[in-house]
Amino acid sequence: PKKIFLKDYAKPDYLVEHVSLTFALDKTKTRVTARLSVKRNDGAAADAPLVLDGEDLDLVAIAVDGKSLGEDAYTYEHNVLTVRDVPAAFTLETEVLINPDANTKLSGLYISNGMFCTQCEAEGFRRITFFPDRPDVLSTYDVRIEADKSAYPVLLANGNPGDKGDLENGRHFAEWADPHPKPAYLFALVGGDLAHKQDSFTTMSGREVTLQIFVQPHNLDKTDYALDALKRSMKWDEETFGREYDLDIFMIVAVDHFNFGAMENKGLNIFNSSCVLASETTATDGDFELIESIVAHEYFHNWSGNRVTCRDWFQLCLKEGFTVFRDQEFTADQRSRAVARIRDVRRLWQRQFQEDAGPLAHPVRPESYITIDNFYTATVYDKGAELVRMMKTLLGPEDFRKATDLYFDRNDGTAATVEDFVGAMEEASGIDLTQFRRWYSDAGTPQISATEAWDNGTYALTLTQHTDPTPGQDDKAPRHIPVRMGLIGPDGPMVDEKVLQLKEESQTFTFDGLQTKPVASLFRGFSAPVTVKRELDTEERLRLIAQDTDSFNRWATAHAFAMDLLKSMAGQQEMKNSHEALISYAKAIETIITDETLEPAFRAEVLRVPTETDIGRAVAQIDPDAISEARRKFRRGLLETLKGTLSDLYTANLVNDDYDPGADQAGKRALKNAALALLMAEPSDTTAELALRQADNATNMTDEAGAVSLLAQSNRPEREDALSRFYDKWKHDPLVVNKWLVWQALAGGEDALDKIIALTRHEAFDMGNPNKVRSLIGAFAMENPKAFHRADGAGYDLFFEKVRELDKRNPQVAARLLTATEAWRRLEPKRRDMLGSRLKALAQEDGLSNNTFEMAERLSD
Ligand code: HT7
Ligand code: ZN
Repeated sequence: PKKIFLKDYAKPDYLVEHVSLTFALDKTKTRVTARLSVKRNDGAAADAPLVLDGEDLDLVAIAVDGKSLGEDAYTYEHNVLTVRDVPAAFTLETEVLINPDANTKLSGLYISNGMFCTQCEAEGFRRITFFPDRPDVLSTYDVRIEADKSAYPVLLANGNPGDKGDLENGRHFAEWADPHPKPAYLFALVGGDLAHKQDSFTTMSGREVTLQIFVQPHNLDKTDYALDALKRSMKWDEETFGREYDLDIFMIVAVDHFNFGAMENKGLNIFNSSCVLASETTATDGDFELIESIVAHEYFHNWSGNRVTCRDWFQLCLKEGFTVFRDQEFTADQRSRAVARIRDVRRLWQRQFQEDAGPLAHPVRPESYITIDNFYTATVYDKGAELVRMMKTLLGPEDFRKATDLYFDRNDGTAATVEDFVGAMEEASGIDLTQFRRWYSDAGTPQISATEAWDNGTYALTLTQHTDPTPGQDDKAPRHIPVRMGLIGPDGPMVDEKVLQLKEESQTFTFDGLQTKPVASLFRGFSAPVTVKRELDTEERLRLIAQDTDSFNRWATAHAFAMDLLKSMAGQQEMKNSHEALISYAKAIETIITDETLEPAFRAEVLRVPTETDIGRAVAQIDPDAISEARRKFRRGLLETLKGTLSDLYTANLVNDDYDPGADQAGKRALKNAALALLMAEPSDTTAELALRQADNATNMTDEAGAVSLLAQSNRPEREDALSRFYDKWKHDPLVVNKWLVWQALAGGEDALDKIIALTRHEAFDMGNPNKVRSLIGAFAMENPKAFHRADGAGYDLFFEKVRELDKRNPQVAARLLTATEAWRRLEPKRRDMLGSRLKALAQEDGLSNNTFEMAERLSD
């Protein structure tokens, strides 16, 4: 397979100013007629051929300026159509046949539950028609869709609606026009028998926009929350970034088969149904929060991605990192800022730090790829967002807003680069970000060592930075790192918060005139995506947990304390007096979880015990059995000290009001369920009874799922019955059944893997649906280390069998599954050899997709 390099970027030889498309929808033979207004680009040679992408297209007709082309005028091979001897400006007409029914890759035009839908990012448009399928070719579009009226009464495309009417033979048509130039990856089309909920939004300049959410008719009662989240997102983007919506209509369509969460197609977002449908009885508070953030994310792309798009796919973080930052800020404003930050950072540690520390490490702006599908990663998305956040910290809120205004205004309607974005930050603020740019080009997580000295009223803090080599990058130069910090004395804060600028390999910062030696609260609010190594004794830790004025750092200090205890229990780290330390830790978190002045959601985060996978990420060598045992002991140790408090917390946080998915009620339920989770560390008859009662009496899915999932993780005799009753109750609802699959994928016990294998044959499982694959195979491989890394290699056998099977059907999803193996080099030797050799064998296999080949090769290299 061919590698593509950032350094080889060249402007396109031809641009397409306008596209007219006609679709005659048919399950197996959809006819796509395209008329492209093509113009030679400035600087292109007069004899440059027109080169278009096309994949799995059956070419029926081709004409230039109305003249049909003979076979000697063009070639179509290896997914490229080349037309020679074309004029400087002309109309190209093509007619192709495609087979949506056979499209199992879910890229291009495909069918989900009898409905036509599309997914064109990153390179799916070429599976619909011949086109320069690259993001720097921007065109206006008009689209006509024809289809059978009874089977597909709803016909949608991007932009504003035009004419519609009936045709012969029971068919009908609808026309759409999108006046905003867009790259082909933002094209979308939907045809199906759909119901919709409608609302409207009046923009800041007084224009009324129709809002519609389309779903299969039986899901119509699950659209209200997404519609409400959409209106709040539109308002927030006007208030926070000055961004107004720009079409007469904004539509969201839910589909059951989708490779990702959702897609920001202009005016016609397509969503994985798991990221849009919610009702109180079927969705948890976590689902509601996720839906809110994804609706916001896709909506925010209308400016950060659509109006200003990416020049090439190496610039993916330009739209994704910035848009994640925007959706994170939205969530922080809608809910609790501290809790939102904890959750975002937890996710960054879980996914991105892991990526940065292994064979898949790559810069936020990668330098090469075989298929860009493999670079929709935590590094591009989540670390990309952290880079925007750091620039905001360096600039301050006012200059940051000036910079985003400048960026949007200057690049509106164009395909931009990271350089345009950082350049706008510099121009609006006068701050030199030359060194900061290394964050975009250098992979790896900087490790900061903090040492301190105290001398007669002067506190000196020395920060040293180092980044380990990553694939293809051996030497790393120091980065520009914003360190938000404060000093905490025995009675509370001692100096005002400061942002230190760490730019050298090592720098010392001094603070004079202090009465007593402080403890530094470093990287407040996680001001930079780095790891910090420092020696803190138990007293200093307890001071930060109890008195830090930065809530994030109170949580982070407690979390680090828990991790050190877990590592020592797993035999991976020395810790003096670990028994006493565990009691100190339990007492420290008890103070927080019982402090009613603190938000319940924050207290719930403090009470949450790191998972086995979390612990695996933090140790030098992964022994899944030792980690599982350490976590079991840790939870039981906490339970011994906190039992009474947990029972009280459970009762005090019962919610009796009508269900509301907002932060207040959700926080209470989170705290109550976190208390129950710890009580279930060693479930007595009474605790199991409590969980059963919660499951049976629940009037919302948060409580029902909270209880059944805990029973599913236990070895209580009630387990099987609780699971089978849950299935019987919900088997008609695929999204709820996915939860049931996840809980069983995560379950422990000697026969855990056998049960997972049995589930792969269950009626609820379907290899053709990515949500099912992720729920069962993904959850098992990523979050059930004991079963996945079973000592006899049977977990690996199941995993690779499924990856191979899936690769034939849906390479994007197969390749993504492989990320579950990225820590294989840190496994204990026996498992490392077993997993490593399977990866190497896969990489050498003939007939793999480019997606899976690229991942297997990078992983095993
Ligand atoms: N921009 C969207 C990315 C996406 C995608 C990428 C590859 C394959 C399928 C896909 N579906 C959606 C989603 C987003 O970040 O908003
Ligand atoms: Zn996005």
